[in-house]
Amino acid sequence: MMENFVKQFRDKVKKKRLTIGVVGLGYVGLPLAIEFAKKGFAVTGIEVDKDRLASLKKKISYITDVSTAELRRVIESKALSASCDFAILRQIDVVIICVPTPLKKKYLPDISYIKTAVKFIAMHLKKKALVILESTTYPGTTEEVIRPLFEARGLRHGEDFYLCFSPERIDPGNKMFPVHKITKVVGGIDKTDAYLAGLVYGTIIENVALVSSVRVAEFTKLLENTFRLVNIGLIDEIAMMCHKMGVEVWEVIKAAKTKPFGFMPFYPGPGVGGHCIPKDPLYLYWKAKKFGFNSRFIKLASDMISYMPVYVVSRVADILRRRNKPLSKAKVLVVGVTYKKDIKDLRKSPALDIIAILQQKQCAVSYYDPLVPYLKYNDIDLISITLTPSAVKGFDCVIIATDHSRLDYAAIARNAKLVFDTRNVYRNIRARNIFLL
Ligand code: SAJ
Repeated sequence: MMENFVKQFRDKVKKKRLTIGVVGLGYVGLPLAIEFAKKGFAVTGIEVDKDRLASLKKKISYITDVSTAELRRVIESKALSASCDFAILRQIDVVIICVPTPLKKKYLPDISYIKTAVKFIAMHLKKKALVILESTTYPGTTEEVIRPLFEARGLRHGEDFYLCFSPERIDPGNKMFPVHKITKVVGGIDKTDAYLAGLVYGTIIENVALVSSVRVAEFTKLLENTFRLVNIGLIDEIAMMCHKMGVEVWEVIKAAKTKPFGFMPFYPGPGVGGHCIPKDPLYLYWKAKKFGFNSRFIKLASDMISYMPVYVVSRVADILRRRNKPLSKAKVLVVGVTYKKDIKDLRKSPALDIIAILQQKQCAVSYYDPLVPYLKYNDIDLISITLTPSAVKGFDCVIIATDHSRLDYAAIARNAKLVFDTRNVYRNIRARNIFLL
């Protein structure tokens, strides 16, 4: 029976007759849905956000990495369609879940989006459908939460559904690693599940790495991003140490990079933003605690990156104080407010914390970001200035918080009284009015 089903499944994959559903058409789900559609599969996107559905109806992309031309092609060819109705899953062979996994207050994991999606999927799931969770979550979620939600509706694993976890590895804006070039890790409740998912991903991704369980697959993603958080936290601490010891951290990193093995460069910054790095390790931290394990590295790194915006403001305050300009009487311009360069995304951007701290210290704060015309966030309500030489001259200090590629940093340095560079954009210009992190 099973062999027969697997054979039929493999045949449907080969003939591209497998129907694919992607639940959640965000920065992970939409590129993934398009990849399958481009390969000739019939893909249905399930999206509950009305604005996104309206944009899809107009065939206009709302995701930076997805061009409207590419989206238009797959929609017009009918390869990709979108709906908010989960009932459509009755005809779908493979359901891939790409919904958010944010943090709740007190940094607790919030898997409510996953649970809601799974409850709706379970109501309409086609018999023997394969369900794959891609949303980053703590080890154990698939087995302890998702599987019971299907079984609560009388669905039996291996009879009525198959279940896998495969971490998303989309890297927004990374042209070097498009979706099909990023190895896909896949873990199943059992080998058959993983094998089926491997067949599906193998149609769009060059390399698939099957692992022995869903927990290994869940943990893999968290190791990747915890590795990143801890190393960024370390280099932030090294940067503060170097400043104290009168050594330029950027030159030290550049020299350390000459080592062809055993070293991987990370760069200090004003903090760590984005939807992954500040958040994912805290999912692992929380779950490890349930096993009585206190991860000091994750806690320390998390505290370190949270401190960086405070550190940046303290450095700027010191520089201004030495020029008899207290922060409360200063005018400061923050250049670049997104969480990383050339990406129009403000999520947990440290620049927002820097602005908030400056405002709390009664400093007159403005900002400039070519990707962010206006900023409304908590108590911040600002409009990006126009970056002209006379405008720059009007500030006591300019903070480079995000190093967008297309800015004229030399012109900023020429016109600014002082520049505090948190991203080493002035690596080739050393001047008396430029200070580095
Ligand atoms: N950052 C530093 N120093 C560094 C690297 C990053 O301060 O050396 C800061 C960035 O400025 C940013 C934050 O950390 O504020 C996150 O940067 P990121 O490069 O890690 O970018 P993300 O958040 O887009 O992370 C994604 C992740 N991709 C997935 O989760 C699928 C991450 O796993 C990737 O490693 C990362 O992209 C990447 O390598 O670009």
